[in-house]
Amino acid sequence: MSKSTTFKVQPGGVLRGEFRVPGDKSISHRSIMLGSLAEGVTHVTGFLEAEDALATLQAFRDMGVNIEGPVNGSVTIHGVGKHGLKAPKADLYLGNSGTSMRLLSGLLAGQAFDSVLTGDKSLSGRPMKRVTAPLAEMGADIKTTEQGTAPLRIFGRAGQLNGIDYIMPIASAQVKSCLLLAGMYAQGETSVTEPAPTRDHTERMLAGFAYPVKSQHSKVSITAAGQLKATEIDVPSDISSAAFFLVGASIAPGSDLLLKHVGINPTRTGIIDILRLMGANIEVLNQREVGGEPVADLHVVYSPLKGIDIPEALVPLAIDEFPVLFVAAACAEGQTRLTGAEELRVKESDRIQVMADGLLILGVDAVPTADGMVIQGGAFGGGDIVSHGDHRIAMSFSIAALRANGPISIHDCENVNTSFPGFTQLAKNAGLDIVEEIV
Ligand code: SPQ
Repeated sequence: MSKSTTFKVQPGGVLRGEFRVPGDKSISHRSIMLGSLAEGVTHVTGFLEAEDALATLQAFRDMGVNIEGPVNGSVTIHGVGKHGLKAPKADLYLGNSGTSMRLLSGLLAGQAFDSVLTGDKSLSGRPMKRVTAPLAEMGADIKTTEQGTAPLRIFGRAGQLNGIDYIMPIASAQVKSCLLLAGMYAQGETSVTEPAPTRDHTERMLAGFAYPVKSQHSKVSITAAGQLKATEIDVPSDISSAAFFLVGASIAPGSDLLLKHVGINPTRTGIIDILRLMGANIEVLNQREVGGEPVADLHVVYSPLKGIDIPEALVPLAIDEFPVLFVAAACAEGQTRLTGAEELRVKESDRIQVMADGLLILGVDAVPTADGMVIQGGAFGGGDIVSHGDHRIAMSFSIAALRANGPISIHDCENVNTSFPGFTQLAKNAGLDIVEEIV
């Protein structure tokens, strides 16, 4: 029997102190991918030692790349060059990680060998047609299940991919990045136009590895004419992990936190903008640039929140933060309305339904809609919540306990380790009364 983790959180508490949350998950994945394809040795610091990023790391080891570490966030990658990957001896298992699967599908489509990508139950239910359809237009040969899901059987088409000019129907950094990686192996130019700005870590990191990539307004283009030169990467703290503490300190009276060295790439800062619109007190201090990514210390102090209509333009810029933003909305005065966020239904869980179900258990007036949620703020109680194996749901309901009138137990929390190892200890040190029970 596999073990199950429950978080038991007592109501109330104040968050205080200063600390660093773990490294950015999106940047950690990309550091392994591009470092492996580079000429020379790439050193990474601040790497996220969590299951998702480690799944990517293992996949590249399985394709013959010598990777040392991680030791305290330091990784050394002995790059094999753009054409140096070797056929894996077995299927590449990517656990819970959508980013690994979608980006690798593009990268592997143009290799000289075949490969199979598999994942856990959640990942095996997530839509992959969004990548396999445009890749097929480029000439890729990838088989999915009838439902368009993993396992992905990729028949390498080295030298046979062609560039396309793709207008993305959804705002997805994973689709964009997948096609850019495929474009590094395609004849002619591959361009991707996005309907709204999405995280641009792939483009920034390609530039950091001296690989030519052209960005014009909402269009990014790449060709096969380039080589990656090894570099140094300092991964900032993940703003998606900092988000739990930004909300926690905003809703718990008396709180005062300094979150250090957080990535504030403008394609990721929707959480700060939305919380500020709700009345949060967040200061962005000591702004600097580290390896092509903007970084700052975030100072957050308790402030009463009010409900808002969340501007749709901010949705892709805060896409992973809505579970915890729903908790902020439950603590705000008045009504908060989210629209234009149907993508939340196809994440690690259906984040609209699972959050609404949990909030209702606590007694919050939350009404899920096709593309968002309407939440009436007010007092709420405790209860038993199922996270459905979704790390962000588990951490969001832990934070909700700061304002609940009774204890909250959250079941099925093992996957917090996919993005935020050490969450309970860090939260406890900051002032949340949380214990982890493994049975
Ligand atoms: O990797 P995974 O499981 O897809 O991770 C999530 C998350 O909440 O951690 C999504 F569920 O983040 C995605 C994010 O939602 C990471 C990501 C990336 O690194 O490129 C992009 C976003 O996904 P998408 O589908 O909008 O491209």
